[in-house]
Amino acid sequence: MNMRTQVAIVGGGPSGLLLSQLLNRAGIETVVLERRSRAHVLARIRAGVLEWGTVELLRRAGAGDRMDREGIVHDGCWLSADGEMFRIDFRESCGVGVMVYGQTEVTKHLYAAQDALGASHRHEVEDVVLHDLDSDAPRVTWREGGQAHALRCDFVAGCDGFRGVSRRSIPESVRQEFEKVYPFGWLGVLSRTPPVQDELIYASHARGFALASLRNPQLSRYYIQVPVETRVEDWSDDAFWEELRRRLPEEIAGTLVTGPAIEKSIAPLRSFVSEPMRWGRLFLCGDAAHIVPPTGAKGLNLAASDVHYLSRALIGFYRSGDAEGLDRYSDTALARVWKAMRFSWWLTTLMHRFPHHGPYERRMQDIELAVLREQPAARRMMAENYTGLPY
Ligand code: FAS
Ligand code: PHB
Repeated sequence: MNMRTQVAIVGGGPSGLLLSQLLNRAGIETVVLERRSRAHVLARIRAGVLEWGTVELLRRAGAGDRMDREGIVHDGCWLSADGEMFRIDFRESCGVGVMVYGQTEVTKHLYAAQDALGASHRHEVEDVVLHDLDSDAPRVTWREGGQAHALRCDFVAGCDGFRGVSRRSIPESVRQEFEKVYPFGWLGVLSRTPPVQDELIYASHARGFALASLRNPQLSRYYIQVPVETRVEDWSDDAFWEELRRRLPEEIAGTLVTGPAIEKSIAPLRSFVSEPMRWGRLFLCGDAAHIVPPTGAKGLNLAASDVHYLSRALIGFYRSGDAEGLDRYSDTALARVWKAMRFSWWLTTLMHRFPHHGPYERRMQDIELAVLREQPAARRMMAENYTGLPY
């Protein structure tokens, strides 16, 4: 079937859904092409912390009221090093907090908002191919239910994540890629248990990093650093809880309520950026262009700022023919992406145990933590980056 729209959006995760929602509310037509089923997208358990900029963007998109009712505002988090804890006070350092609200809920609400607008989504599409991106008449083709389809459009938004087709549609000769793969992963568990602490705890420990997070007062999210070759089946629930207890500060571990893992998965850690984020009529958003280790809680939030910049540029173009926002999109988005890359790399390097680290690197980690504990300016740097730099 041959169709036409203004903006074709490849990928229906948070980037694609939020971009479609903002554009549709501005009267711009979109079609979202998603490889998986809606149920599959909604079943993903991913991020849990929203920067304040993301909170305000979701409100502007008309997809924030459940977040405002059910999300939990956090004014700080805790760092612990070999059993000693100290707090990073976001509110005191930079006047804002973060919203603890799961990406799964964000996605659910974006779908509901898109349904209310009668948005056009195609699920379980296959063999998506982007054509004529360097012309003024780009096209997207795909197969769906055994039928061939083509969509003519003005612009293509590549929101199809790290393994999508969009980034690879930019000629290799044009792309410059930066990558760092970490020698460990995160084993994450979701459990219907009361969180061990009402704010997040990032724990550095001789046995490895651990993170105590949450979704709500009855739903906890925990992670432990594991060797990169670890398989989920290597870890029973009991083994996970015992290891988590050993890495959390004693006074906290003693109050840990354990229960069956309702989700257990391993995420590899990498830092990755592909430049530029625009080629002709193609614009990349979110994980399609960059990946951060989840330590700094930046992945979903960078997707949000990319979508903010791109939606603003497209609305400007359609309203007044002004292409300046589009021409500056890649540089504008990358300027913020690289600062989040740096923060995520810094916190990951600080809090994890690296197989190749010697006594000097270990001592630098201890000293960096002491600087954070003792120097308000250091805590403010962490607070400003964790809560999100301005758009
Ligand atoms: P996504 O990958 O979420 O969405 C891309 C969409 O495109 C998917 O629905 C996919 O099915 C679809 N797609 C792919 N190829 C396609 C094709 N060829 N055609 C059509 N559709 C296609 N971030 C945090 O901040 N904190 C965390 O704790 C955290 N944990 C994570 C755990 C895991 C296992 C992963 C993979 C990521 C995690 N992230 C975390 C990062 C994550 O939240 C992303 O930053 C966020 O999902 C980015 O959203 P999108 O850019 O929409 O990409
Ligand atoms: C989560 O709750 O999933 C979470 C929170 C903070 C992070 C990473 C993951 O840095």
